[in-house]
Amino acid sequence: MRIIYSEDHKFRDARTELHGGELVKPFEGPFRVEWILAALKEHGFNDIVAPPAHGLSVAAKLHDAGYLAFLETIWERWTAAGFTSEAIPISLPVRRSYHARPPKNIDGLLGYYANSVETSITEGTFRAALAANDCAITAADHVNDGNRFAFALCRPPGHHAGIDLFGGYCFLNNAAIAAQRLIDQGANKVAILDVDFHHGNGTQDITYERDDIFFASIHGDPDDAFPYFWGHADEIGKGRGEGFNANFPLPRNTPWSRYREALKNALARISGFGADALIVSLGVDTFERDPISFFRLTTPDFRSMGQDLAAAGLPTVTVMEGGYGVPEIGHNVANVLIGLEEG
Ligand code: OKP
Ligand code: ZN
Repeated sequence: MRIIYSEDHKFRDARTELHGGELVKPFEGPFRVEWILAALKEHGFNDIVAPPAHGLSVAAKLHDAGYLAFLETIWERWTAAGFTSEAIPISLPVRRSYHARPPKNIDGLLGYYANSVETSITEGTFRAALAANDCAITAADHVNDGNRFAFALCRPPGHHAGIDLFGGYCFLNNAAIAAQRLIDQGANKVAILDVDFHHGNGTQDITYERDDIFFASIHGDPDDAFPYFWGHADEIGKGRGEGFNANFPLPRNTPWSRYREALKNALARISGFGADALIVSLGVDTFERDPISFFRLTTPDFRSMGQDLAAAGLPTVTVMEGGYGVPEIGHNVANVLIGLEEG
């Protein structure tokens, strides 16, 4: 399968993440993609291409215009305000902030567009997010050209990025962008299946009132896992999107056997939807040794996951999301792709 990868991911290299009351080295860094690429090459994935620049025209159909302008200009404005370290939001609209609107003050603006505050914005962040957007679009185009599979090795990830919200290491929603691209090129119905350990709250936000994109997410129960305030089973969509959103929250220490039941249920829902194509938001932070997650999948389980995903029988664009801490993330990603090609 073709891998779409941009070296520009390296421009997203924050020094700090707010974690446990301290600014620590981020869990989400360039080394992740280096591990994944090394494993992919080891497993014989040699069709690795860089994407052309696509710009923001697809993203503009999903994200708010003010939000995109914010992402594009925040670093310039932050440094113009005299700050020399990384941009971190401190004040967010919360319950009963009915009057909230984008303020002109830089601290206010950062908080307005944030859904969480662990994610520092740095000089090269937008450039890298744009390259991930290019990977997602190029992967969608590859499938639209008649290929069964493509893998967008996106970094930074995207599934926590909402209509007008960044956070959870995400800025532009690469999976939703891939889905929109397929629709723009003629697909009537696209399903996004999010198998990252964390609920894809950004993707849910973007697709919640749509009936042409079915969103399903299997994740750590929000009662116990980031992003905490989205991802419950009773979030089923709204308006014409009602019935087109399905959440599968699972408890601590979930092993592959139990995960697989949820996966089968999610795939059955997608089959009932009648999708023309499938986007997989692939996080391998469901791995047993992931440092920030609590499921118990093993490296061989990811191959089974790929086989189960392929059994849906759909053209499939896989988009990289999370997976942290250990070099095994590379083998876990490779195993999903191997399983897809087998299944
Ligand atoms: C991004 B993706 C660790 C706590 C978790 C944010 C997690 C973002 C996950 N400091 N904070 O879904 O893998
Ligand atoms: Zn995750």
